[in-house]
Amino acid sequence: MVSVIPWLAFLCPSSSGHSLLGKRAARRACALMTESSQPSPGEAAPPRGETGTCVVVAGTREESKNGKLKKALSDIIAPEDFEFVEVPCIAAQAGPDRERLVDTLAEEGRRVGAGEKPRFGYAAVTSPEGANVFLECLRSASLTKCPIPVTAVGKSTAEILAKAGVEPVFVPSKATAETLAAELPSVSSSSSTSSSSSSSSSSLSSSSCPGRVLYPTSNLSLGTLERLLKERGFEVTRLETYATVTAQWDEEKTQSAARTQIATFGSPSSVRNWVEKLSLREGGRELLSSQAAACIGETSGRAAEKMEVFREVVWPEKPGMDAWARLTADLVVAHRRRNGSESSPHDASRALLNASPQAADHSGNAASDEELIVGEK
Ligand SMILES: *[C@@H]1O[C@H](CO)[C@@H](O)[C@H](O)[C@H]1NC(C)=O
Ligand SMILES: CC(=O)N[C@H]1CO[C@H](CO)[C@@H](O)[C@@H]1O
Repeated sequence: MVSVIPWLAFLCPSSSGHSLLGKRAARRACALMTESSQPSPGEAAPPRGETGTCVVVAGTREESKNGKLKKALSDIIAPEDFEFVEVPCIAAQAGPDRERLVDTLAEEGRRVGAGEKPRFGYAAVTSPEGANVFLECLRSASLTKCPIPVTAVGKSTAEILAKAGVEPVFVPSKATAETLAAELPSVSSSSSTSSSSSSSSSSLSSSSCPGRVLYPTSNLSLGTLERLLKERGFEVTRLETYATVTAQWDEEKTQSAARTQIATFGSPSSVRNWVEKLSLREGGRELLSSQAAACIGETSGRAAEKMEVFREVVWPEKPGMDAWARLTADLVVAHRRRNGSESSPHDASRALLNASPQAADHSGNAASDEELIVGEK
């Protein structure tokens, strides 16, 4: 309770947050910037040294899954302009169907090893977490090669698979469930499969079960991908191989969340958990209303908007890591500008919403974003 007050002071620009900032100054270079930096006259680069404020940006993905965004941000804006805090809002647990995936893969492995065709035309892997679990299940099935051609949503997901030797045979042009469902080639017409497929079988390319898709996913997925694929005549077997649960916050995480000015969200469940946790704190609503939400894609963005708590909510038109980082960086710059020039927050947010993210990563990873497409209730 006592510790809540300073955060509010910090977040309320008109009150005296200075002593508090001093207290935290040792923490990061960021805090030092707040008091000591002067706009350097010779410096033309806009974000740097413009005002005295360093902006606290929170990564809310699973523990240790926020490094990519942090790195992408550091490639765009100066490290002293922001402090990145990791405040995971979700955690992954084993799902009820993990063993079934192992069994299914083992069975497919036996078939392929015996020169038969796999029953499934594709395994659809739609998130980095899903990819990791899929690879674990392959190992548990004692398979060194994936017996089923894999299709992946998102660049990160595809990379994780490829690194482990499971090169996806198909990646949709946009990282959403809708795009995958619309673009996935029907098995009979797709004649190429991964070169990493078993060499003992010459006929992996034409499955005896055209259109059968194995879909290992989070238990939060409601089924957009399944529904749309079924509409196209695919047969879909959904396996809940992992469960997305709320992450626990210790006092340090809670403090980091309360210091945050820009929260980044890679999934609707992260948004919900963030809002829920902060709302429970005294002054939590005020705190949330001072924060901006930078979302990986529309699904998370809409979820954040629906909460009606954030100062502003932004997301790139095409979900992806690079576009997400760029929008987040724009928010940091806008925050610093606004803080410096006292201009209306809404000017900045409007400008951002109108700006289309350049260099958008069109095949970027929207994986977790799919959860709400999927997970929304
Ligand atoms: C997903 O699984 C977790 C852990 O078992 C559970 O707490 C949660 O309620 C489940 N969510 C849904 C939508 O089934
Ligand atoms: C010029 C200006 O308004 N600076 C403010 C930026 O924000 C910090 C804390 O949020 C204030 O202490 C500064 O006065």
